[in-house]
Amino acid sequence: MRLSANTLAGLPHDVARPAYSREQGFGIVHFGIGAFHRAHQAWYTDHCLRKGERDWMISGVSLRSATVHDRLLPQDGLYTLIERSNANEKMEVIGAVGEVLVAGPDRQAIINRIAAPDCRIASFTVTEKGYCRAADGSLDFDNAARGFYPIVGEALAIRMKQGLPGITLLSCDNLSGNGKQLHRLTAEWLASGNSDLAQWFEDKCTAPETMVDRIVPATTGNDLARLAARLGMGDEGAVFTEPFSQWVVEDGFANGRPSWDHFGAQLVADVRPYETAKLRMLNGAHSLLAYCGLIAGHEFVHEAIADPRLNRLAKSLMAEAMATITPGPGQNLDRYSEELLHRFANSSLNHRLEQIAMDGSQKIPQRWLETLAERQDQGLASPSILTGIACWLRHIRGDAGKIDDPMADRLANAWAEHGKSGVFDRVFAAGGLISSPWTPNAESRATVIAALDKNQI
Ligand code: CS2
Repeated sequence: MRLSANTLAGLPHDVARPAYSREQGFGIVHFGIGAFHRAHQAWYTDHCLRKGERDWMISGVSLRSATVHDRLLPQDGLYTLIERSNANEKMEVIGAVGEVLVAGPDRQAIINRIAAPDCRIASFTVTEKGYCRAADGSLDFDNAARGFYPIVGEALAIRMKQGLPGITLLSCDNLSGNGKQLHRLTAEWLASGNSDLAQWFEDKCTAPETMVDRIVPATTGNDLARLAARLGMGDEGAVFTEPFSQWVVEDGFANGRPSWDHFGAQLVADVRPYETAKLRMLNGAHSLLAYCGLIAGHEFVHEAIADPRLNRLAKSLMAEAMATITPGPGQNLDRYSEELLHRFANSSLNHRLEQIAMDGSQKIPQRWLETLAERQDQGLASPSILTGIACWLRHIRGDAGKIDDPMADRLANAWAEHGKSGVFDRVFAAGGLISSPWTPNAESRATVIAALDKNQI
């Protein structure tokens, strides 16, 4: 037996489930319907629907693979969300995802969904590389032509032509100034084809900033097998996460939004301090644990944070980052760093370091390099981040296995062509391979190069 609308009633009694009618309008089209969205924004939206809000069903879009579509189609879009802490497990079935479309075969259907009067928000968790930015931050048009931009552009053109209201584009990815970046890149795309449309977009659509936070490890076959025994039925779409969840959103929606704030989302005027703390402290420490932890032979985040040497490093990286952040209202950075250490120690999540190590070229600018640049300007050294950079360079040399990064080949060539003394400059110097706000001084450069020789962390 498999989870679906017909089998919902057969679930164990302690599994919460949607009781609302799911025959209602698609108010949201979401690009990147992976585990993170299903454990985060879909949860908030599901709770709004449970309370009786209507017409906020989510049409999920996969840009590349049909896996999520194939898993959720036989389940009518239903899936279980399992919150795991060291102490217990809580389960609920989420009903907010009404369909999953795949960008190739369903291209026109996706355009029609966004162009329909029901649609009010197009949201995105397409990962850092999904925004298709060139090294100077501008839109890489060749790449963008294969991403979400043409689909969104065609749909917005229809809305303009039909006199429909604008919509909100909502980036839920770990970029600094994610709303501003999405707005600027979309505007670049539209302006290259149709200046009227670019102006309409400017006038009628918005792209608020968001900070999203929930740790969602990739689901494993083992997780699914254990869950099936517990549910008495299979669920190929299940996602496993931690109890913690945070969503800070700039209140600037073009055409309405669900009352996510009734379920814990914080609507604020300025997302920046929350976003900066999250990127530089949580994600910054995550990347450090990933590159240094893999080299030290660990597999999971909870193992790395239990290693005293890495624990000290993560704490001092957070302290380095904290010194660059002016807290927002109600934000306590000391408490935040304590909470993060506690969350990283959750051993029931089995969060693989390899998952975090992916796509480092796209992640480390906002996680480490902005902190480094600001501290260097103030005359401060950042030894923990520099240790992280050395471990990342060793990682891309292949010290801890295969590299999963859109720039993997270019990074490997940088090692092959320039060796230990030249790879640092090839990657980080002005005009180097990655998009960097940091111009390394001689001392930092020497520290990293010296650390490349070490066998230990
Ligand atoms: C992680 C994030 O994979 C990664 O790079 O650092 O996905 C992290 O788990 C989330 O941002 C937590 O909100």
